Amino acid sequence: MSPNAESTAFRSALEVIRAVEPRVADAIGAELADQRESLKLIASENYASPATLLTMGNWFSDKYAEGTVGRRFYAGCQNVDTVEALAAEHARELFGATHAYVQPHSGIDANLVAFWAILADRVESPALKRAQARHVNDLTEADWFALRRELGDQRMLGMSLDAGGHLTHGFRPNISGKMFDQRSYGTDPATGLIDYDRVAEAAREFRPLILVAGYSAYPRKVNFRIMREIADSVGATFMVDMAHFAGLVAGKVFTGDFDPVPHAHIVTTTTHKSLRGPRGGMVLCGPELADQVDRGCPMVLGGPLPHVMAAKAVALAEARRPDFADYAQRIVDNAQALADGLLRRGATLVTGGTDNHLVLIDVSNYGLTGRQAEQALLDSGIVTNRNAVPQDPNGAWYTSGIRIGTPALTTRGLGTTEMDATAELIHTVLSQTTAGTGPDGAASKAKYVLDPAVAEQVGKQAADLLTPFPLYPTVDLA
Ligand code: DSN
Repeated sequence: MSPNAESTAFRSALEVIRAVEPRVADAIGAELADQRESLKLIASENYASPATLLTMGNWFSDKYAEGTVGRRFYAGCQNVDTVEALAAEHARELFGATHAYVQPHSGIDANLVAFWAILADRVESPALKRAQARHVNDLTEADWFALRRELGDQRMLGMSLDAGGHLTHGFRPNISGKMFDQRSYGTDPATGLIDYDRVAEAAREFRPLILVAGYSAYPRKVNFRIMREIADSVGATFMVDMAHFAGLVAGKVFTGDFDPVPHAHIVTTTTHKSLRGPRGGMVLCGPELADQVDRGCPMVLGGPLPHVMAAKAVALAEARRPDFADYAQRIVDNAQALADGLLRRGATLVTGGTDNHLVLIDVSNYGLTGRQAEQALLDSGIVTNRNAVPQDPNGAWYTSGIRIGTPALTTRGLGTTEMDATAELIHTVLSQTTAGTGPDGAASKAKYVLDPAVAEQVGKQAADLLTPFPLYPTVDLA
């Protein structure tokens, strides 16, 4: 590749876009500038490679490709077949899975595909067999009515939201909560850790069709072997949503009992978080669920996005390179350095530390809500997101936590020394911010007071921290 290839590619693309709608070209350039300047600690974000980004901007976007590789409902899908097959092959090899379905557009889509594959396998197929029908269209009105009720009357057991679970694991505001009767398991209030005996007890009492493991704000490993044993003991299908930590599985940081793929019946993920690919989702499973999973489109998905599947193939090829394992290990080393740095300075962390890519700070000890802390950090050039902590008294909007993660800064090249410096900046902001009051003088959960000079000084230090680690160093738009 010529030394200027990436700069030339992005500059040319912007020139073409600018000729049609200059405001969009400007916004794209501004987004790169913003990302370059901010200390990004959002645990679910990353920076995809130039190759992955460029793969998404082409004529694959124009093609409809409903169906699966070699079995499409549209003509002319031979090139889409090539990229979808490649993405699936890379996914299977990378994760050691028998089957990979790379069409989901996002994590929620991947989860919906998985839920409906399980429902089809466990509820619909037996009902068809009982009615001696081959297809739902062959059922009588009465049998169809009964099947619809049965499909809507299934149970799911997943991790509670405030313990770090995800909205798409059966919570009421999400479609999954309207589909399933859901119960959740939390964490031990003393340790903040999953108590597997309690999960087993909940499973015995509730007898779910689906046991879900996976999280977006739990800073520890999950023992998937034990979770599978629990699922088996009650006849549940075991599903793992590894969206947050797929990069750690791909990079072989999570192995053995902590690798979900050998233990779960079905695994879902996004491709853009620690896996560092394009925005999208994916489902992995064994042969038993493969046919049902492949019905994801049009069951719950709109037409596949071939340009994104092509980008998944590129990113998954990158993740199969040996340096990705090194990257994954550095994500965890950095998270642990960040956690240690915060603990040494007196911060309170949920579970007392981390063994994955994220850290959850309980900011109530600083006298702040998550919302106040999030905004004060943002004023100081540090981008995070507020998050509930277990048994959070401030609810899901204001919260009492700040979630921080290291995949993005690790991609930029920051290491453990910079993580300690980052801990110092975070602690400085949080310890110098005070809760504000509302117009009536009452304590506010949103207002806060931070000396602008402190915010400016921390912002400058954050920028200095980033200077030796330019984002996309091979891309010069000037
Ligand atoms: N929005 C993602 C996160 O931030 O964790 C999960 O869906």
